[in-house]
Amino acid sequence: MERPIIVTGFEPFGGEKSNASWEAVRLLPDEVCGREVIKLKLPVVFGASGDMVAGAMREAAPAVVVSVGEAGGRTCLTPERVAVNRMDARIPDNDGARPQGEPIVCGGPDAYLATLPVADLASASCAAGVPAKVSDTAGLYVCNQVMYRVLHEADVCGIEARCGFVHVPYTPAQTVSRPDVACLPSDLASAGLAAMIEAALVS
Ligand code: PCA
Repeated sequence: MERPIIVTGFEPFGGEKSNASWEAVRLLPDEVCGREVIKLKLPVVFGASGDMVAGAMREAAPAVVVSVGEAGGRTCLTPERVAVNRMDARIPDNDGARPQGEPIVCGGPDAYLATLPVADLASASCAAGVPAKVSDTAGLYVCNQVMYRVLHEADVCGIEARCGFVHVPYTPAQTVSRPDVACLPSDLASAGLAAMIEAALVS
């Protein structure tokens, strides 16, 4: 059996009715390049979200882990280059927690670079007709925390997976009442993610 692929998205947060990341992840096929795609919907909660994906990694020993989150205002798919060991929340998470500059893992490295080939991912998405570019910051909210926890888990548990994070723009449904904000339909976001997963397996 080929090792599976774990892809995560998030539940809604910040007063939104949906989360563009889960809308895109749920449209992904259940198999890519002959490998099972395990899809997880994570809570927008510091700690619990990281615990959930770390637990799934220990169980499934995946070849690739791609976590996906919504970044309202971004104009295209953005593979993230780096996760930093800090949490700093502008708004409370869905459990009401609002960390102000604490580390994600006490004593952990200051940062991890994605082990996914981020430039290849962006190119693969563009080649599939879905605009994408590498981002140099995943912020300091729950998404950065999930990316950090995934890379830390792979590091400390010796899981030889290519891991990283992709932010996606709002969906059109989320921008109807603010038409000047960028959006990307979920089927296109999903096609771009599928192209990125294939690139992560071959490049
Ligand atoms: N985006 C948030 C957390 C959940 C999500 O979809 C972020 O960028 O941190």
